[in-house]
Order: sequence, then structure tokens, then C-alpha cells
Amino acid sequence: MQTQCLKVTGMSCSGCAETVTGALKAVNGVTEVDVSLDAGRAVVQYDEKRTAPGDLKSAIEAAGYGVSKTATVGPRSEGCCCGGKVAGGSA
Ligand SMILES: [Cu+2]
Repeated sequence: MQTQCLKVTGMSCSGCAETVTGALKAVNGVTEVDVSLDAGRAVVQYDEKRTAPGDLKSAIEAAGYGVSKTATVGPRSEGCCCGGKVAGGSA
């Protein structure tokens, strides 16, 4: 299981956050989605054997939003990720 944080652009209300959440949950292999409208952030837990990080980005873009940054979250880091310490670099 892998956790990925994505910086989502274009969300302006809770409806947007719901749309992004739904789009991410529809991706095969995604088990948990936590979208923060205020932070413009989506934290996604997924099965790396079934899902590529790029799939998450594509799903958000297909829903009409943008992704400005992605980061893999280390297993021990809590809460935020974007701008915080990043394990594995960004793509
Ligand atoms: Cu909206």
C-alpha cells in the first residue's frame, strides 16, 4: 500500500472537493481518499500493484481539475505531505 499526496488546483467549493474525491475513488486500486479543499490537497492511499501514481493525476485532470505537484508520503509521516518532507521525490 502506498500513500500519495497531490496538490490539486481549481477546486473552489466543497462540491469540487466531492468531485475530486469521487474521481479518485473510481480509480482501480484506490482504497482511501482524503481531499482538503482549504489546503487544495488530496491524499490518496492505493495499491501500488494495481495503480500507478499517474492514474491518480489523470483521474483528477479528467474531472476537470489540475495537479501541480505530487509526492509520495512515507509510511511514518503524518498529515500533510505537499511542501513537507517527501520520500521518493516528485514526478
Ligand atoms: Cu466547486
